[in-house]
Amino acid sequence: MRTRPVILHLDLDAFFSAVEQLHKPSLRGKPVVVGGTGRRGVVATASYEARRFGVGSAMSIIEARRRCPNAAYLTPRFHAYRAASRVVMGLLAEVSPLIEQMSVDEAYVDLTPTHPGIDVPGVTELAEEVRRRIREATGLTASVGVGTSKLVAKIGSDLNKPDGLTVVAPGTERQTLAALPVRRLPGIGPATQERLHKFGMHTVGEVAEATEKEIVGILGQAHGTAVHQHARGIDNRELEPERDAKSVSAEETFSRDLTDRRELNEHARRMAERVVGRIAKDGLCARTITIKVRSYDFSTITRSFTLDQPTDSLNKIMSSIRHLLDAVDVSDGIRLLGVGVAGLTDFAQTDLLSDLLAEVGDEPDERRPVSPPVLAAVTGGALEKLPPESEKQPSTKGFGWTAELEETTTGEPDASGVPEWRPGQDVVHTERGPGWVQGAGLGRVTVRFEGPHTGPGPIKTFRADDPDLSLGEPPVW
Ligand code: TTP
Ligand code: MG
Repeated sequence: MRTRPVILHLDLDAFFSAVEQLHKPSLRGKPVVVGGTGRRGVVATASYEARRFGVGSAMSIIEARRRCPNAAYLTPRFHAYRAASRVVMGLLAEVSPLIEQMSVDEAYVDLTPTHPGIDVPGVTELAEEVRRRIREATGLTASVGVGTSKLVAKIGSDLNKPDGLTVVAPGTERQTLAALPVRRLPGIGPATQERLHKFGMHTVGEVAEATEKEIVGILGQAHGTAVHQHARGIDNRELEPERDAKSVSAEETFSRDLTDRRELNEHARRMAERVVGRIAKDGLCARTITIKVRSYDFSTITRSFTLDQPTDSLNKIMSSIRHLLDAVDVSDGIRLLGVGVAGLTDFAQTDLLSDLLAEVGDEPDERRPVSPPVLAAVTGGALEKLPPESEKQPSTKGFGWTAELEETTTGEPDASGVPEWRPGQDVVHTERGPGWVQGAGLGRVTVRFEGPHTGPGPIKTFRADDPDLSLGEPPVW
């Protein structure tokens, strides 16, 4: 157990939407929702202004639009997020060479190599300095937690979000965690939480007060021991700087051997959700799906399946997993199940909207033609209305999501070769310069001409095939 507060965990605030607000001044202080990708038609993240309406990560876009119809709905621009991420990670690397990057906006730093004897006042100053440098270099706010372990640092960075710092002084770990719900500990998902609730344990403090034997009795040896230690603020995990980013996996050891396929499928689904969440965060798709099955007698097999096309669809990944799992004999009992994805590549842009459509009940595997009207539905009303010529278009069903969807899924593919503009995209106009797509549809595209260093800019509507308009680059940091 470390005695100095040398572990720092940093997580950027509302990361994707914060980048959008920096690049698009007219959206600052407004509700912004980034999504429509990753887990099919779901919110990747919402700005804090949109969260006040109850919009959050992993919610369906349809539900988000119901709760916050006036938000700007934008498709992700992963290249812009990665560029911001590189700047932030570079600043962290100046503090210590020992870094474990967990995702595009999250990393641990171990200060042992550079500040082995640091104390609470010292690390408070250092963490504030790091947050200040990040804000100056990128305009982004970061929340930071500091403590003697990864566990405490990670929980700490969430305690004063957004734009907050929590330093957990050595010796106060257990009391800092005590009042938190058990769910906040690593490795506690809905099933484990449920089991602990059954035994009357709702807070981390209640788990800490139980004996290790009691917790092992409830959760099994390996899991129970770890959870009990974590509840007491004990966590000796080292940083893993060379994380294998080429695959992502999750596994669970069960407290009793499972033979029920339905139960196994449920566990598999929850693990798949975690895995897909992880790759979605980095804008990655996977081609190879793997399961790992350990039987009652510890014999272990792995089986994998390679898809024609990389995907980040939970449905597609889950159907491969079920397929693989169906071929495994489970009758004698399974003690461990793991699911993983590999063959990771950058998100295939062309999949974006077919994925959105698949989410709303179409055949998941079917590639749907995408015509511009769908795109209009993605941008909300926080932005000024489209100019009058667009409003004059016949639209008996309105501009609602469902209406547009029906129109598209029953329509013919758009073979006209007209570019498919997406809300949020960077564009450049030969005379007016750089801007972004605010809305598109019905053969038109509305562009707002502004950038990180301008004030809120004017909008102008063009024909979708206007030769003066082309895809642009994200602004540089
Ligand atoms: P988070 O750090 O979980 O969320 P956040 O930065 O948006 O908000 P917070 O202030 O609470 O930290 O994830 C970082 C980015 O990863 C997020 O901006 C969008 C992306 N992401 C997804 O694409 N899908 C998801 O399910 C989650 C949770 C995040
Ligand atoms: Mg974050």
